[in-house]
Amino acid sequence: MSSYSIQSLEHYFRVYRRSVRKPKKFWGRIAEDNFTWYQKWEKVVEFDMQEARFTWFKNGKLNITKNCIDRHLANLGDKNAIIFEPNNPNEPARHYTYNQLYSEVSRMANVLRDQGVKKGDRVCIYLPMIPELAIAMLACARIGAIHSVVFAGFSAQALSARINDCTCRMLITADGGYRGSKKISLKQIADEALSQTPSIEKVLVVKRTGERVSMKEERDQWLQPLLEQAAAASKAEVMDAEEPLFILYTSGSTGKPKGMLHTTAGYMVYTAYTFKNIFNYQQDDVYWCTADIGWITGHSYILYGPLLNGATTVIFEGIPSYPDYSRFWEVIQKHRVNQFYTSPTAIRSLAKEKIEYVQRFQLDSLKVIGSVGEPINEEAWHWYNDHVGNKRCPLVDTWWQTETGGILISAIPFVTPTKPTYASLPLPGIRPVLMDELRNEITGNQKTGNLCIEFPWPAIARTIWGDHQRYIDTYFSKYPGKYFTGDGALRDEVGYYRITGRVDDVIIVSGHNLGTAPIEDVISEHPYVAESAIVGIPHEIKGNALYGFVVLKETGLWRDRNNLIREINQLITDQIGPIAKLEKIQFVNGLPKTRSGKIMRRILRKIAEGEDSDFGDVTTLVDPDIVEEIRRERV
Ligand code: 7RM
Repeated sequence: MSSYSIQSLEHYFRVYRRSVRKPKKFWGRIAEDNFTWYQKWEKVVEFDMQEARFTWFKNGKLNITKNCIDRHLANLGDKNAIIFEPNNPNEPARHYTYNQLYSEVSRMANVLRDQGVKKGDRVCIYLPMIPELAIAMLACARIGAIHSVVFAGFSAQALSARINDCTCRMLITADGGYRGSKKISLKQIADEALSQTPSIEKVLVVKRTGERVSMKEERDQWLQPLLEQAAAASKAEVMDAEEPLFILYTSGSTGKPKGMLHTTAGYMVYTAYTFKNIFNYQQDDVYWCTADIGWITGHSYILYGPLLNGATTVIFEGIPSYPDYSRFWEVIQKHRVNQFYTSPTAIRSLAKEKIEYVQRFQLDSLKVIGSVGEPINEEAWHWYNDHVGNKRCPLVDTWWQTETGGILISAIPFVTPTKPTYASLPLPGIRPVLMDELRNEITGNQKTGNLCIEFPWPAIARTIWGDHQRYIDTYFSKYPGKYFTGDGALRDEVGYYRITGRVDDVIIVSGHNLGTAPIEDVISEHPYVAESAIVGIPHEIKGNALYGFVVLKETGLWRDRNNLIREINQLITDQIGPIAKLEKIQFVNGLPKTRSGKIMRRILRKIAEGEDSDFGDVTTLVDPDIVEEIRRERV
């Protein structure tokens, strides 16, 4: 039986053992059997974990868009590659077959070439969730240009910093974008950024909202007229396996954003393989991931992974709450979605609302549901499993990072039995280990530690653009010879992994290590609580004490504040122990979250510690105003 599609638990264990014993043979087989190459590689992998050097499929030649598009044309040319579902439910959906996608990507590739973009040039893409975003990325890959997608919710300052860090020659943007009831004037924001980006020579502008924009002569052009004149066929650039595919910025806990660099062949092989197995994609399925393409989840599991498998992938422009809280469920019903992949934050925000929003829709097309981005707490897991998956769809909790390129730990549906809040088992080729602070490996089960990966996998990031030393220092120095993820994990009695959260979120209270995530889980069990975040504050005796920011389901529930505080602490005492009780509880209207749903704990920490300013860059928050509100009402 082939190792490409895993069929049973027994098959998984067999494939896993083989992948670990003979990784070269394992990945070589997958690369050879499932992709088209101009020239075969000479060696599957060469690496140095100290110096963080990785070469996968050495001297192999290929183009990823040949694999995403061209090779499907013979059999799947009329199949939908992309279904675009607009923000406004009354605007018709747009469908792109693989044949049409080939033409659109070719036109765009020809425009880019005409505008002087060459192999190795960086092209910044600052677009809303519209098909042109996917087409622009693929067009870059077609001609060997390196795309650097910047999420369209980022500010002018964040955009210019990212453009300058990797000196992009071109910016592709839009007049504006829709997000729920709001319109975002993207070109106007881009103009502000462009006043500080000397490397940008050309700006191509997609018309989406039709709003008035200013166009700078020589530099700015509308994209559509150029596309109309361009030829609908194109030659794909021959790329070396290790030539860059894209840069994607991820914010570190300190300092400027890190431009994670991913290369061509390893990324292709790994995202294709993991997509196929983790979503159990079958040829007629419709797959939908609600992330924004501006994040790694969108790169790997809206665009590349699905197209590499000839899948139909939904691109959704909107948000879960517009025009009302049933939007996700309505889209699933409308397009008969088979695999649905979203974040715990989205689930928690929808679980707060009336159950009728979900129950009004037919979700029987669903076969697999997935979660990504943060630990999924017990309550959210059950709500998602019961009301969306109807207790019949496996729920895959997928753990990975921008740096890992693809999912490393996840259940495989219909293969791995799921367990609430556990990402479960490593995928083939992935060797997780738990380490303690003294650099010893923690062996045995029912243990927690810092999660590291012992052996490289094809999609591991190759460097931080322009700063390889920072790449080594951040990921390969703390545990020499291993990749350090920055996350903590628990390994249960059968070897399942539960990601407990960033290890920098661990707080030591009276000498006890307390992860914030499990305490937050317990708090969420209180019927009034929507979500919470815990940080440490200095304490004279205990070293640290816990300060909890708690969001209630309805603000009216605040009134009985003291009683609520008692009940929350009683829950914690009952389930974790009195040591984990909260010293202070502040009820808030919301938490400071980034667009990808991550709580910015550094801000909460500062507020809890009594600081009044210096909250750092808050431009990446969904709602920057919440910071001041929380600060004012500090307890
Ligand atoms: C895919 C993505 C990476 C960080 C990672 C974790 C957290 C992601 C899970 C998760 C628990 C999960 N990339 N994380 N997935 N924690 N369970 N299933 O989110 O670069 O933006 O973030 O996200 O802390 O280190 S990312």
